[in-house]
Amino acid sequence: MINARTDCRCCRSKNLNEVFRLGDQPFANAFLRSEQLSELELKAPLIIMECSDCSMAQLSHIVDPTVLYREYSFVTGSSQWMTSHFAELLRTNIRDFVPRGGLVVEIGSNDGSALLSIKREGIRCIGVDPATNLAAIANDRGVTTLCDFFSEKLATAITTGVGQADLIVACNVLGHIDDLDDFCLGVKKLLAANGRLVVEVPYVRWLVSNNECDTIYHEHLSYFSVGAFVHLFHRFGLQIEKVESQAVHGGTIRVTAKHGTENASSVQPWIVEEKLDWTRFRTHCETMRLQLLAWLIREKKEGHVIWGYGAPAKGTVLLNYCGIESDLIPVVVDSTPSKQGKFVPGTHQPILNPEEVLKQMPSACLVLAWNHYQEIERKESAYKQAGGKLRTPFVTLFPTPNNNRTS
Ligand code: DWN
Repeated sequence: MINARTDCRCCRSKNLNEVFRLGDQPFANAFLRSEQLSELELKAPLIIMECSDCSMAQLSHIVDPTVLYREYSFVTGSSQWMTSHFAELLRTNIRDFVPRGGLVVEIGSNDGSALLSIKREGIRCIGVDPATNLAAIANDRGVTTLCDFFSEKLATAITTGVGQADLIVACNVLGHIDDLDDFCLGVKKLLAANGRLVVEVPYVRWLVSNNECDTIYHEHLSYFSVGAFVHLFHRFGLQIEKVESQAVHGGTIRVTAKHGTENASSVQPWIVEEKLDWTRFRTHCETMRLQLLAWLIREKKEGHVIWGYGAPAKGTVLLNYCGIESDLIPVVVDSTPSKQGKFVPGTHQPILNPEEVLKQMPSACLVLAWNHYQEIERKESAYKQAGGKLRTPFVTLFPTPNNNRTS
């Protein structure tokens, strides 16, 4: 179920060096039912290795994807902001690259929220997602979704069945795929001659400069730099047409590629800036861990009750990395119905409906889903007016340079 990977999945180099470790952690989206609390929880090492040849950062150990994804807790539709973000991506790229009656394929289409936003525009669209629970939701919503992992084999089947795609989209997916060779071979098969591949991934440069250690978990096998994309795509005859910075999920990059071998001149400046200071990152994360614990202990001594707001994958990582159990944060709330009534992996906080915040009025909520701060702050305006406080795990308590998080 858990295997070590000893070569770089982008450039195949063996020159990998350990740069950060979070210890053995439970799987971030493996929320527990009450009857599972007394059972042994699966844990696996979270260790980041950096490739000396292409600056790719990747986990040392890989968890069997069928364990992580066949039943998946994260639902794109849980955030209006993210749904509109992906809808904008699809609309602009359809305008530019998809003729009337063209085909759009979204890899990692989740509950179909993004594709649903363009379905009305007479564009043929197909979703691909391995999660049986999410594919069922998407198909019920009228988004044709193939319940499987994307592969060269599946790409061949789609091409044979309905033709090549004018646009292939993969948002927050590439980081989850171990065999990127097979992914690229599938894209080469499926992508039309003048089609575009648009991928969006968390950007390792912002992860390191903003100390986003809670975004490191077993689903995220890779932490991409632009340099890593150049090495990977070059091996498969894909050229990068543009790279755009996006302010979602702690800072991502949107990479647009097509068949060819000549990257745009705008790519090189990105690579020049990718000198990652993992030593500073390690020091900052350890300091923030200790400061967050000290703050929670201080608040508890003053009789204040702190809840967690949002049960994102990153929240599981933060609570387990810092050893924050129910004595310091007794409750976590989350708007995802399938997470309510369950418990956080590892630290076992019960997950309640966010309506309980205004009802029970904890002194403050630590916003574990800090990438949705503005949306959450709007929803909880009554709680704040009643004296409740919202805090993000690091920036409010521990302002750090280059931090693009809200306070
Ligand atoms: O790569 C991934 C990222 C993109 O999404 C996936 N592997 C898993 C997932 O990571 P995550 O769980 O950290 O994603 P989010 O979007 O940060 O999760 C937000 C959580 O917060 C959801 O469970 C929903 C919840 N939420 C809430 O309770 N109230 C969200 C909003 C906006 C809210 O108002």
